[in-house]
Amino acid sequence: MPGEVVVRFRSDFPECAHCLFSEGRGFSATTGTRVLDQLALRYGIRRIDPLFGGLHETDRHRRALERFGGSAAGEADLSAVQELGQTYVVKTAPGVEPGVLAQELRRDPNILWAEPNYIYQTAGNARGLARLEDPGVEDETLGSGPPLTTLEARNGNALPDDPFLASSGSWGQDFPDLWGLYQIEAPEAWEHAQGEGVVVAVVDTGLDVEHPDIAANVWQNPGEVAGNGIDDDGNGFADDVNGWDFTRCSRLTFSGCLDAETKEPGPEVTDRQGHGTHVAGTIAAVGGNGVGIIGVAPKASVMPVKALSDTGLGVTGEMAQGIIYAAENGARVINASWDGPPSETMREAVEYVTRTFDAVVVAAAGNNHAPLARTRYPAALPDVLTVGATTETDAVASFSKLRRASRSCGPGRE
Ligand SMILES: [Ca+2]
Ligand SMILES: [Ca+2]
Ligand SMILES: [Ca+2]
Repeated sequence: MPGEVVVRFRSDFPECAHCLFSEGRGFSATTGTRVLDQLALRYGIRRIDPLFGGLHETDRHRRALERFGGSAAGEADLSAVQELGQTYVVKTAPGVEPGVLAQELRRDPNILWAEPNYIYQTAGNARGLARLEDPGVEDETLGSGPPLTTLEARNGNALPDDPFLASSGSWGQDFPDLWGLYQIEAPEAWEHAQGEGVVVAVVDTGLDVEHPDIAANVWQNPGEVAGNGIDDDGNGFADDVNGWDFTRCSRLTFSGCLDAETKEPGPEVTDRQGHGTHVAGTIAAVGGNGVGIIGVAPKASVMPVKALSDTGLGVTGEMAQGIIYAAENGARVINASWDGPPSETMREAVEYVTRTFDAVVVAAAGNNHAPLARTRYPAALPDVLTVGATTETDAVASFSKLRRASRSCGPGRE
């Protein structure tokens, strides 16, 4: 995000940095150097805001850890909670190059790291852009190989009555519409489990929560009362009955927000872009309701966490907030069908939820053709389950950057 840098102070930094700044007390008495005060003047630093609630909100994180943390939560987890309070977003005067300021901030020994508040994008965006630029881009592996598996469940049991599970060719293709489900033998797996009791967070562009094929599977926050303006369950978010919208810009581009005014985060998670709803349906569309499609886990709950704007682009800091919200409110699986440049903010959020909450972060391996794809986050992070895409003939789809780090492949073509 232009004009924004994310800064992580050392764990033992004794003061709340945004308090020092907003109260005009200056940093030098605490840091022992004048670096930060000089930079604040030179780069016109306007605000310093805690990214995850600051030191005074660590109780909130601690309560979440008690409720949803790994069974062996210990000292290391408590210190991870404490460290969340040391991450801040620094907002500068217009025209300041975030990379330059980040480099300067790292001169202060109290700062562990500093980086631009990077912009991430939905996994489909780059491919879509490539297609726009070159309509000839095709998946070279298509159109050959054996026909797909039969439409009948192999054990002879009846299939759910969702119409797209039985249809073929709806988009002009010569194979079943939901071929991917047959390819991974989902009908056989449904005999054993359908995702009952599992909360899957979809950190994305939001969700059409009233869509008839997802509504029954949308996560409900059991302790929250809608629309009373009160944070009834004390998780730090008022009226978050279905999830939370962390975005501060409705129409984000790589050069900034198109809107004149930024918006406030809030409980309304409506998807105006479509990507999040598409992903949520693939994961947990309601099965056996005679409507539409069926998800891979048709009885899982989907927690919509909106952290990407209506353009499919999102800001790293807000996406990190979304990942942490998901784990702290009970999501065991966190879906990340998006990517961006390597980021300490992203790394810390993913490490926090995977190590402290035992959550599984599932990331797209990256669908773009750029050589940089192998270093994209969160896919390249060690604790992440990275999923590449295959075609209906089990070949690796050309749009998916399958790498050594990929540990899984799932059917994926449009
Ligand atoms: Ca709440
Ligand atoms: Ca409420
Ligand atoms: Ca359905």
